[in-house]
Amino acid sequence: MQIQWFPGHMAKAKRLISENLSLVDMVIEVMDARVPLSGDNPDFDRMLGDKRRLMVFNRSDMADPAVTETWQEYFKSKGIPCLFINSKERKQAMQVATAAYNIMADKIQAQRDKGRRPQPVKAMIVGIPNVGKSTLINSLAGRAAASTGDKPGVTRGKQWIDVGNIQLLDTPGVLWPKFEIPAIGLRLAFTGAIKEDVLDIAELSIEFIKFLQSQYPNCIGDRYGIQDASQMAPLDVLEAIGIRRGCRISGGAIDYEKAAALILHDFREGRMGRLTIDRVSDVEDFARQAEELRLEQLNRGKHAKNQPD
Ligand SMILES: Nc1nc2c(ncn2[C@@H]2O[C@H](COP(=O)(O)OP(=O)(O)OP(=O)(O)O)[C@@H](O)[C@H]2O)c(=O)[nH]1
Ligand SMILES: [Mg+2]
Repeated sequence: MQIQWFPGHMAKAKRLISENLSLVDMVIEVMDARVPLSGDNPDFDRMLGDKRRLMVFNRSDMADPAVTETWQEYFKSKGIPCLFINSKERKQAMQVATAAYNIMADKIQAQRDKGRRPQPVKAMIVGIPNVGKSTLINSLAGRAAASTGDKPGVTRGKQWIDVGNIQLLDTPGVLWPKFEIPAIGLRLAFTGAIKEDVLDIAELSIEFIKFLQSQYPNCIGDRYGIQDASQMAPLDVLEAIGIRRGCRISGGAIDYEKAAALILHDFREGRMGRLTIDRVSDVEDFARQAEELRLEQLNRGKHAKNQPD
């Protein structure tokens, strides 16, 4: 299943981020703790240049704590400053404000040294769609200042929100034009970062069932009371969920789309327990796949050049 996704409004959102970069002191990149690798937008590295950056892995209340620990160690070993939080909890969100302040501490001190009152830290919040950027801002502000929702594409334009000694710029979620590695598109789609209207829900749920069978083999059985679900063909699992949950079309046949939507919705609502999709071992795996794809493209290019006109 190939997912391609880059509507015009995302190009506009990217422009908005680039155009406002000079107005901010730093960038807070919000990511989903369940996909620390697949959710890493490669365009941000290019767009954000050497702007100071803090990575915030949000929804950590939904992620598998044991896997989160391995990711925390990974980022620590790379010297990348990051936080894993549930941004719905104000106390946890406040850690972001403290970390942002620490990242800017030298500049704040420099202002004090010159006898000036420090200016509020200006931070732009960026991230892929639906990761909780606006929720984090609201928690920090202590009020519903920015619109939020359980679907991608809620924030449409930029919005400044004052949260005491930090000014935050909310921005719309952005993806990148092409998921070179198909698994990345799938994993983002599992989490709800991609609009459903470009997805084949039944096909996506089959891929999700395959993921559960390999990484969390007891999960389907526990949630839906289906015995031996990890040994069954994925389509049979989907059918069994449909039967269990009464997903039927008129005439009584199984409504596969409804069953598919149900399992994905259950995951996105955290009803299957705490699950993480990306593993640290995927870093090398994805790098290898990307390298193979690059070589393949290179060879294809050479081959095309050698063809007679
Ligand atoms: N469980 C949990 N849910 C969260 C967390 N952060 C955000 N959410 C939920 O995730 C959904 C998306 O949140 P938003 O803040 O609208 O996400 P966004 O990144 O601003 O999305 P766009 O503006 O569409 O790009 C909402 O239903 C939030 O309640 C979190 O840390 N934990
Ligand atoms: Mg938003």
